[in-house]
Amino acid sequence: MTLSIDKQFYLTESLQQHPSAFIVFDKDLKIQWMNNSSRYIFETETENDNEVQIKGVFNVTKSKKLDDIKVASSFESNVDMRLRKITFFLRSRVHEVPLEDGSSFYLLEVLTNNKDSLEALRGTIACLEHDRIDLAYQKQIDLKSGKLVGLEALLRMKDEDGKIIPNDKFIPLIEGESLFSLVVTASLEKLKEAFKLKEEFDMRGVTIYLNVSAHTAMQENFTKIFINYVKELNLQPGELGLEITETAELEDVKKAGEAFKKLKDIGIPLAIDDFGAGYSSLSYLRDLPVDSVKLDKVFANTISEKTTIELIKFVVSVCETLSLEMLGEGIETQDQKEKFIAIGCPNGQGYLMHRPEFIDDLKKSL
Ligand code: G
Ligand code: MN
Repeated sequence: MTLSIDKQFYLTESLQQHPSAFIVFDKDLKIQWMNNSSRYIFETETENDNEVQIKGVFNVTKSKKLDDIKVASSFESNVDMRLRKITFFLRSRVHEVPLEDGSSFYLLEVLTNNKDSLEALRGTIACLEHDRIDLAYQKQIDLKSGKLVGLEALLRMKDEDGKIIPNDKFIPLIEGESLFSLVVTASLEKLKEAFKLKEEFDMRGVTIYLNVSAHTAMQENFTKIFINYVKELNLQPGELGLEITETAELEDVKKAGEAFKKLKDIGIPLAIDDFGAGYSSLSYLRDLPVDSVKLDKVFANTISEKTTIELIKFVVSVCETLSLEMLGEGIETQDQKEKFIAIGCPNGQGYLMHRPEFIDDLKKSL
C-alpha cells in the first residue's frame, strides 16, 4: 500500500519537524516515510534504501500481531527494528490510521521521554555501529600488601571525535531500552580481552568486575547473557563479578535478590557499588546476596572527619560480622590510604594506586 499524496502531505507537514521520532509504514511493514527526528536517530538520509527495516510489531499487552488488530486505533508496542547490522526493539506507540478505501496505514511514534532520550538513543546507536564502546580498567588493591585483588572494568563510550561521553549522559536514559542489552553484549565482548590478559599474566584470584545497575542485572534476558558468557569462556567461580550501582531506588528488591542468587550460583560474586551514598543502602546487605561492599568515594574525601571515621568503622564491623569483602573507593592520597588501613578496611581503589587505563596500557603496567 502506498499513501496517497494528499494524505501523506498533511501528515508530513505536521510531523516532519516534530521533536518525537515518527515513522509511517504499511501493513507489509514496509517503511513509507520518516520524519527528521527518525532520520536523526538512525543516521539515515532516506527511507528507501533499506537501511532501516521493521521486522515485526508486537502488541505488548495482548501479544497480538499487527494484522489482528482491527479495532484499536493506537497501542503501545515493542517494534522489532533492523538498522543496518544491528537489531533491537523500540518502545513505540503505533497508531492505526484508516484510509477512505477501507485500508489503513500505521504511524509509529518512538516512545522517548524527551529530547535528551532521543539524543541518548542516537548516540548509543552510533557507538554500537561504529565500535566506539570500550572498557577502561582500574586496579583494586589489598591495601596492606599492595597485592592486586581485582580489576574494575569501566564503560567508556566515545563520540565521533574519540572524546569520552560521560556515563551519566546516556546510560540512565537507555537503561530501560532493549538497546542497552546490546551495550552490555558489546562490553562483554570487549571484556574477553581482559580475561585473555588474566590468563597470560596468571592472575589467579583476581576478580574482573563489570558495572551494571540492579535494574539491568535482574532482568531475565540479562541473567541469561551473563550465564551464557561464563559458560562460553569457561570462567571459574569468582573470575567475573558484577558491581551493582543504582541511580534510582530498587522497586522489587525481592525479585532482584532472586536474580542475583542465580548469578551467584554460577560463581558471579556481587559487589555493592557506591555504598553509603545515594540509593545504595544498608538494606541491600539484608535483601541481596552480596559478597562485597565498595564504600563510596565521599568517605575517602572526608576521612579526616570524626563522623566519617566512625561510619567507616561501622561498615568494617558489619562486613566482618557478615563475612563480606570491603573496599574503599576514591583513594587519592597516602594519608587517606593510611587512615583506611588503620580503621581496618582491607581493600582499596583510587587514583593514588592506579588510574583507569585502556587494555593496552594496563598490559604494560602489570
Ligand atoms: O560508580 P563507580 O564507583 O563505578 O564510579 C567509578 C568512577 O570513579 C570511574 O569513572 C573512575 O574513573 C572514577 N574514579 C576512580 N578512582 C577515583 C579516584 O580516586 N578519585 C575520583 N574522583 N574518581 C575516581
Ligand atoms: Mn563501580
